[in-house]
Amino acid sequence: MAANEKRSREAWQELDKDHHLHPFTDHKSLHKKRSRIITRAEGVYIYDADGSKILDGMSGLWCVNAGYGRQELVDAATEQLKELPYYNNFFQCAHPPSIELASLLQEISPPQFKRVFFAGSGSESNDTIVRMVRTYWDLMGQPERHTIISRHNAYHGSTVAAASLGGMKPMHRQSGLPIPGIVHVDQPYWFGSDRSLSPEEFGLAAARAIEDKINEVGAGKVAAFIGEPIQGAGGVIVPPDSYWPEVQRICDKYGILLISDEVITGFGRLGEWFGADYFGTRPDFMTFAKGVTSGYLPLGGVFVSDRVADVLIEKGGEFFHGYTYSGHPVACAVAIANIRLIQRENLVERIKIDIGPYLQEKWRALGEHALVGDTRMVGLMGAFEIVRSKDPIERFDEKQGAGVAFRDLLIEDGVCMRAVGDTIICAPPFILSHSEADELIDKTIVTLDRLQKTLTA
Ligand code: PXG
Repeated sequence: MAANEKRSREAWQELDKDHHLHPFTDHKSLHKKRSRIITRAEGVYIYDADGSKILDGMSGLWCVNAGYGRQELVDAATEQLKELPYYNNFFQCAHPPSIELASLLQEISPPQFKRVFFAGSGSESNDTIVRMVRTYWDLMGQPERHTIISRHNAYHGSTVAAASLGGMKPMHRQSGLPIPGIVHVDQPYWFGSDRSLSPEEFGLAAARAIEDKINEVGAGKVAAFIGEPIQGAGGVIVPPDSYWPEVQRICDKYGILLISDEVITGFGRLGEWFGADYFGTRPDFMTFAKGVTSGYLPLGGVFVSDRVADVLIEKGGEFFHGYTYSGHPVACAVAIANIRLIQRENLVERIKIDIGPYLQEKWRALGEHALVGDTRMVGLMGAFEIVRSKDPIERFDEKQGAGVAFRDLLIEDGVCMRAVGDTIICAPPFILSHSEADELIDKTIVTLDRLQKTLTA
């Protein structure tokens, strides 16, 4: 059967249940209610097999930044498929799309980056970083410097090394992670704290937990610190302004490499090309994936600073690492077309001065709803938290599943967002118009009212 074979929704659901294991899914509960089958998409809307039109408030999975149905991305892929559908970058070969993309990435990235290493996903890219960081310190004659510090509730991917870097306890529990040499400190989550400190004081304290960890492990043993500029899958945790400058100061003080995982924040989501630009950090590595191709094809990679790349090149010999699809030509061709599109349509600037502030103001106003305890949004990356009472703040019992209930009602009302516990997260495509932003907010309010009725019924 062809991939786009037309069947009934029920037939697809049946085949899906019988043959398909899904990512991050409790299959027993899925099989009771069956999957939602998404069949097509256009602009900021996805359509399911019943023909329902749903505003995609998550850009797929934080990636379809340029929106759906962009013909030039389709054309770039088609032309490259005809010209050279595959070749590798191993064994002293390269091809124009990987070379052109590497040099284009240098133009839009901070000045310390001249070089990239390609992978197929964000997870693979973070695995690459673990290996590169440790190789760097070996080459620097400090092989004892192998420990990487990360944060609880971080998400850095799902492979063994990337999930170890992540701080998701259920993932660790399921497979004996983390691997040795990866340790975690608390995330800078002010709203989730007892709020006895001001956000600024809290941000400093959260950063200094890294310094405490460095001293606990031993400064000479710490290789790197990794963080998402704003934690995404963990619930859009926007750190207080004091946090990142202090993290940078600590990394500088101990000579520790700073890794900015830009898989979500890269390519404009915060109204700057990268989260490091937004927060003013000077990372030694940046991880990218998702938005580099607006999700049209899988591609990931690592920006490697001159500090590291020069050592790898000058002293390293062969770096025994790479993937069949490192720099896949079709994915690279789409990435080039996607970056050009973002540049030509000024989408990053648009987030900074137009649609970002427009949506942020309305998002903040959601805080007036009786169920909304906190709202936060930077660029087009936001969250609000559903609470039982606001003064004092009391949360719903976890078992009540208020967040998931909201998500399910919202999709009935025609908008897709994600629930992380009772935190609702939103990251719409960059092309969101003002009227689509109004629709997103209006439907959110309707759904909050519906949720309130069900919770108090
Ligand atoms: N780093 C970050 C910051 C991510 O958000 C990855 C790495 C891994 O990328 P790949 O391409 O290997 O998936 C991610 C991925 C969610 C969700 O539910 C988020 C991601 C992936 C799957 C689900 O929010 N982010």
